[in-house]
Amino acid sequence: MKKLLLIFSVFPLLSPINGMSQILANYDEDKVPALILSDPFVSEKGRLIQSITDWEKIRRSEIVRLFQDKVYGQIPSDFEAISFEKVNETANPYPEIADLEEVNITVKRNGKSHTMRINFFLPKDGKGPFPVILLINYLPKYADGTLVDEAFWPVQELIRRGFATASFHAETVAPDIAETFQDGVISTLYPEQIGQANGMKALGAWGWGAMRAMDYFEKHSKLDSKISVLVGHSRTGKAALWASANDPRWAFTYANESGCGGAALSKRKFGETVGAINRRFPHWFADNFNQYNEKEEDLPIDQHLLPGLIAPRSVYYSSAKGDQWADPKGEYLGLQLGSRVAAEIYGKKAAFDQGFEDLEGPVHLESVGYHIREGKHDLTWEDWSLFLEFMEKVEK
Ligand code: GTR
Repeated sequence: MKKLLLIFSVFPLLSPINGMSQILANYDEDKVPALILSDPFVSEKGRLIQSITDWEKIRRSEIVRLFQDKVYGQIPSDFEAISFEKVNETANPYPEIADLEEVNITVKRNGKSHTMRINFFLPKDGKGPFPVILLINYLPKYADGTLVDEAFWPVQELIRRGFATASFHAETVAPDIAETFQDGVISTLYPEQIGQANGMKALGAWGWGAMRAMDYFEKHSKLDSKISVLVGHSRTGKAALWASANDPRWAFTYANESGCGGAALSKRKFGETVGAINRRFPHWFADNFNQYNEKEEDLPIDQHLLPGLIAPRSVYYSSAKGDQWADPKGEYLGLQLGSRVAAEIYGKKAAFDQGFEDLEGPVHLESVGYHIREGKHDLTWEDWSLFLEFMEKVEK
C-alpha cells in the first residue's frame, strides 16, 4: 500500500478544537492512500452475492449492521402512539399559491412524549395527490418567525412545479449541540440509547424525525407518498442517507455536499477526516466511530456501501468544486462504486462509466444521479433544479 503522507494545509474555516492548535487536511490527490474497500458482493462468510434474495437477506443486513455499529448508531423505531395536530401559528408567506400546515407530531413511548414540528406547504392549484419533498433543515430558526429561506428551500418554485413540500428543523428532534443533543427525542423516548457505543446520536435522531414526517405524509389524503423525496444538505445530507437506508418509504434520496460520513469515502482521508469530524461534532456519530480517528484504513466498511442500501430506490449526490473539504471526488467515487448494487443486483441502467476527471455535466442514470457545480458549500437553486431534472427523467 502507498505510504500515507499528509500535506499540511489549514482548513480556513476551522478554529482550534479540543486542544488541537489547527486541523490538518490533505488536499493533494497524490497523497491519497491506496484504497482497500470491502466488496459489496461478497458476504462475511465469503458467499458470492448475485441475486436480489441473497442481497436483501444476507449482504444488505450485514452492511446495515456495520453502519449502525461502527458509524451512525441505531435508529430505534418502536413507540406506542403517534398523533398529529395542526397548530397554524405563523402567517402563510404564499397564500396565493399554497396552503400552509404547521403540524405538531407527538410520539409517545413508556409514558413519555416528544413533540416535533413540521412546516408543510401544499399547492392550491390542482386536487393532487401531490408528490412530496421533505427537507431536513439545520439552519437556526429564523428569529423573525419566518418559516422559509427561499435560497435554501425554494418553496415557491417547488409549489409551482406541483410538489407539496415540508421541512423540519433538526433541533425540534435533537439539538445540534454536543452538550445538549440528547435533550430531545433521545432522553425523552429512548433513554436506553444513552451510553451505548452504538446508541442513537444526533444524525440518527434527525433521521428518526424524517420517518415521523413520513408517517404523517402516508396518512394525508392529498399526498402521493409513493413519490416522496428526502433532501438534506451537508450534515442533514448524512442524516438523510442513513434515514433512507433504514426506511424504504423514500422513493428518492438527495444528499447535497454531504462529505465525510455521508457521500465521501472515508479511507481517502481527503479534506475532512473521521478524526476531524468526530472531534468537532462529537454528538453526530456513534461513539464507536471514534475508533477510526486517524485509522480510517481499519474501518470494516466505507461509504461506497451506502447507496446500495437505498437501491433500487433512487439516490442523488451533488458536490461543489469550491467544497474540497467535503471531497467531491470521494463523493463521486462513493456513488460510482455504490451504484453497482442498483445496476448488478437490480438490473437498473445505473452504471457510471465516466471517471470523475472526465465529467462534462450532470450524470443522470436510471436510479442514480450526480452533479458537480462551481461555487462553494451551499444548497442552491442550481442544485435543486438539476436534482428535479433527474427526478423527472426517472419518473418518465
Ligand atoms: C462542515 C462539516 C461537515 C458538514 C458541514 C455542514 O464544516 O465539517 O461535516 O456537515 O459543515 O453541515 O454544513
